[in-house]
Amino acid sequence: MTYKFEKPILVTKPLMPKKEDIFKLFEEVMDSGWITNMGKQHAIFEKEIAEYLEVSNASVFNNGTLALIVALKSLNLPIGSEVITTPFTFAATAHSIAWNGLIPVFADIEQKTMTLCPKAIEKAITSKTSAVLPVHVYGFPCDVIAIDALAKKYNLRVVYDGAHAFTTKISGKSICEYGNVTMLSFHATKLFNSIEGGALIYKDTALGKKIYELRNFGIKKFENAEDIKEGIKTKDLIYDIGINGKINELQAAWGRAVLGMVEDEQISRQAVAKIYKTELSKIDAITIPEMPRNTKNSMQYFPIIIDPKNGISRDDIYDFLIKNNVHSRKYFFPLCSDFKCYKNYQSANPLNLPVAHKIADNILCLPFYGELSEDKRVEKICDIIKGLLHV
Ligand code: T4K
Repeated sequence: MTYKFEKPILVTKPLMPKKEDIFKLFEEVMDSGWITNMGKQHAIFEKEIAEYLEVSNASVFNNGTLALIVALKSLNLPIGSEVITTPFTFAATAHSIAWNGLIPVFADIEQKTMTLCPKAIEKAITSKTSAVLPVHVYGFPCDVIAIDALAKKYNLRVVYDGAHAFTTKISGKSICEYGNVTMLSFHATKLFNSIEGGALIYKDTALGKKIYELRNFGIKKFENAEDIKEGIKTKDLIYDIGINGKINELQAAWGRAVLGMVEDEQISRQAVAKIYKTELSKIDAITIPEMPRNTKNSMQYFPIIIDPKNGISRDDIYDFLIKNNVHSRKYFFPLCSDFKCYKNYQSANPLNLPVAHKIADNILCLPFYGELSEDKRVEKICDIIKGLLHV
């Protein structure tokens, strides 16, 4: 017996701040007369993010994609050089490389973590390689130790796409502390949101100054009165090709109000994950990817992998769930390497990416947000899946 939901169950539901909290902050912004360009909310938000994640430095942005574009730009990679990345990700990852005039080179992923395989990275390195852009997909940490070692051996820069890795830790340390710089996304569909938004996390303060300037059209950041005098004299105010990556004061305030809700949401999501695991893990055709032991899960997605051996595919389950008003998502199908803009690249050849293809063809992200544990909704979603699989 399966169950059809009356109202659609979507893959996620954004955390909304309490109205009284957000109205108070909005009032403060409006009364101040300062609504963007690195105002008070922006400064506090940036500080609160760094403290919350226990990282060295954070620079906040108006979205994760622009943050990633700026991260790559900040490293001065030679135009036309190659950046090795995963095809199993959202379009923004490969696009950020291409927008910088760099060439994305796709390498295969690991079966277990679905992240870039260090052996595949090493195989893809050429004299033109300047950087690696791995993705902590679904918050699963990449093999940061092996990637660090490769970066040292071949003198490569490492930019992590941590769009899904807000609060992911390995052995108690933030995943964002690895590599040269890590991008986080604060989009509405993420665990933590500032409606749209993102951040770059880095240790090097000189890099931080560059990031600050690139985020603000390349306008020089004057550190003292002497700098200002010199800048005005030489008219050297714009020193690089920057962009507008600034988050406005209302969104920074929204992010601040949501930040305090993340921990409770993660606890509720743990309860949802537990029910999914209890209900689905014994089904032969379903694999639930497990985080490595020493990892703190970010709780952003709940992916399952469906083995089509019984004649029922991922697409069959996806369609059947929709019929019952449950909207799961096929993140990340198709692979970036199959997009029209990249599919003719040599590295996009499916023979180069067997694991990524296998995972992309069989993955399904189930609805995942705290409220789902109410009214036995998770159990009902599982019943729909079990009904189709006759288990
Ligand atoms: N790198 C990676 C690995 C990423 O996954 C992403 C973004 C980025 C980089 C770039 O970061 P940002 O520039 O976005 O900060 C969504 C998101 O737009 C995107 O942020 C995310 N990854 C990607 C995986 O998913 P869509 O096209 O699937 O979104 P959409 O509009 O279909 O929304 C998904 C579901 O979320 C809806 O079915 C319902 C729910 N939803 C969505 C919105 C916007 C709501 O309930 N309320 C809402 O306001 O791309």
